[in-house]
Amino acid sequence: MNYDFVTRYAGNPVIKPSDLAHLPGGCNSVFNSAVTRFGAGYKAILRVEKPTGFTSLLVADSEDGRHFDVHPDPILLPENEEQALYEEAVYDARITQIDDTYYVCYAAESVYGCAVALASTQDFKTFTRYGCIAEPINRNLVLFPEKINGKYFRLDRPFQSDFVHTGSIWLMESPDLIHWGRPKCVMESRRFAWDKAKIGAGAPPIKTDEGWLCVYHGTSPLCNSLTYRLGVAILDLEQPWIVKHRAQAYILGPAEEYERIGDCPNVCFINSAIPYFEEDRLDLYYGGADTVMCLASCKISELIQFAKEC
Ligand code: BMA
Repeated sequence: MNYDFVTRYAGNPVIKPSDLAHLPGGCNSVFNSAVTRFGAGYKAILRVEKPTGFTSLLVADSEDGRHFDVHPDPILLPENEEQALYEEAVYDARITQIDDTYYVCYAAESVYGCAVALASTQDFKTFTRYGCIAEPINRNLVLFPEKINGKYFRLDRPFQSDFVHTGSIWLMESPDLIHWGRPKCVMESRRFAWDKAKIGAGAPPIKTDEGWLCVYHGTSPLCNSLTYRLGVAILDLEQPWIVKHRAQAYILGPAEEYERIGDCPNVCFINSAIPYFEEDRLDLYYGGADTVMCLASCKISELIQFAKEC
């Protein structure tokens, strides 16, 4: 079995802080960014942190998914009292296209802790906001790209205060994307494994003949921090709470300097995976060391084989 089938983009990091130094207030870090196809090109929602520590989400355009033009004005800032209370700081977006609408899932921090919130857009200029769709503590919300048996589905990661040793991926269903229920635990961390501490959904699931292809992040505690790596699992198409396959080994972990060294060392954290089925290719967009935005690619067929055989 080939354990080395994911190839980093030669131009990594795709975006680094110095590329955005011209933004008002400068740029400390740009990472954990979501990318989606849009028209003939791409849109991205970047997590940009200023030297003040202010976290913002910025939209970027790209023609090729490798070079991005960043719009300077943050999106999803609080616009009313409720948002000011529950969505004080927003970050770690994931984008799922359902029909002609792009749904943006994101972490929303407040005095109560971190929750997950939802917004939608068709043009990445104006957003309809639905507010938080889980109470704290919750992160890593992703939507499935289509209804399954008439219901919307999502993955998320609720967790308790003993954060190092808990944190599993859960699933819920909804008739309307607002009201959610029937929670089920889909995947837990594994003892003595690379994902032995908390795990979280990464890229929105991708439909394949074998099932829903999910690239997620898993963590291992070091003496004083967590290492974040990427893993792969395949969920049943009809009953997505059933894990059909889950690779034992990770598919990508910190190795390059830009993944090892940064504001949070040893972090590969994924928010998007874009499939090109005709070319048998999957592009993985991930944050490096909470500082830069990176890209890696693999063959979809090899990723599926790895999930099944590793
Ligand atoms: C997680 C999230 C991510 C971050 C990661 C590593 O809990 O906060 O945004 O990339 O930790 O610091």
